[in-house]
Amino acid sequence: MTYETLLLETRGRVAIITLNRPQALNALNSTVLAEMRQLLGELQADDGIGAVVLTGSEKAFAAGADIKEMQSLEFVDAYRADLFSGWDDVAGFRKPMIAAVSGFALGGGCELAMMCDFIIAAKTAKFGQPEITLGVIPGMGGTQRLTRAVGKAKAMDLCLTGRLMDAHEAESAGLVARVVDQERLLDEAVAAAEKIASFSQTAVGMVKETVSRAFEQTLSEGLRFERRLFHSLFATQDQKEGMAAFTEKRKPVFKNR
Ligand code: CO8
Repeated sequence: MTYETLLLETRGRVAIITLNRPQALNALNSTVLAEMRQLLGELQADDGIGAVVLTGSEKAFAAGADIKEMQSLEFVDAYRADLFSGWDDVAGFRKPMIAAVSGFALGGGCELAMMCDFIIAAKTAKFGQPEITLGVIPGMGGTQRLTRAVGKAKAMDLCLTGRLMDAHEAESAGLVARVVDQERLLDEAVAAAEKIASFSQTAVGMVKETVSRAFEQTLSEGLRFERRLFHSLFATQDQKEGMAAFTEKRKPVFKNR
């Protein structure tokens, strides 16, 4: 299947999705959303894929929601369509997804990167929630995910002033997991995704599920949920294999069972 706004490449068990609207700095319009939902649905069902890398161009990961597409909307249109709620499906993708960010990740672009499980940024990356400069506020998680990632002070600063944050600041604030040279960005993200895809996919899925829970509930409930999932892994063959391999000083062979 070919897409108008996305490119898909697979390397082994890793799928690389590239946002591809260069004329609009990868602004996220309704076609991007529809195609992302379709493609992630297919990747979810594909047992040959263990992890996904989402990237953009050197200049822009994505410069936001498509301003020209939403410009003429009225409140009633936005409310009745529950505008942007479809992006919840992207956040709900169950396999690990790494954002490889170069250039601008602004507004919805920053929010899309934050929907991924972690962000690897090129030194050139710039993050921000400039919606305030357009007379609106973040609409797809910016006020919530950014605040959880970087804390109230910096989230308020970014959302209220609309200023941009460079890769170094984003890493020290906790938004970004690693910063690498621009030329190394995709290779570094794919290597991380390959590593993840080589582990037991049951355990990988549970890490994603339980770390994500930390954003949704109290510490005591989160700890309890984590412990129960941990217990359940002792029902898998991969746990037997992983621990036997450690004891026998050899590499484990995981079968995802
Ligand atoms: N929407 C539509 N078109 C865009 C967008 C956008 N967000 N960003 C850039 N473009 C277009 C420009 O209009 C221009 O098109 P044209 O050549 O036809 O005029 C082309 O991309 C290139 O852009 P520039 O000429 O502006 O490039 P510069 O290098 O001069 O500037 C900037 C780059 C600084 C990134 C600048 O383009 C900019 O400020 N863009 C808008 C950033 C912004 O405000 N983003 C927030 C948008 S609102 C939002 O995201 C709400 C989130 C709600 C949830 C969304 C979930 C998906």
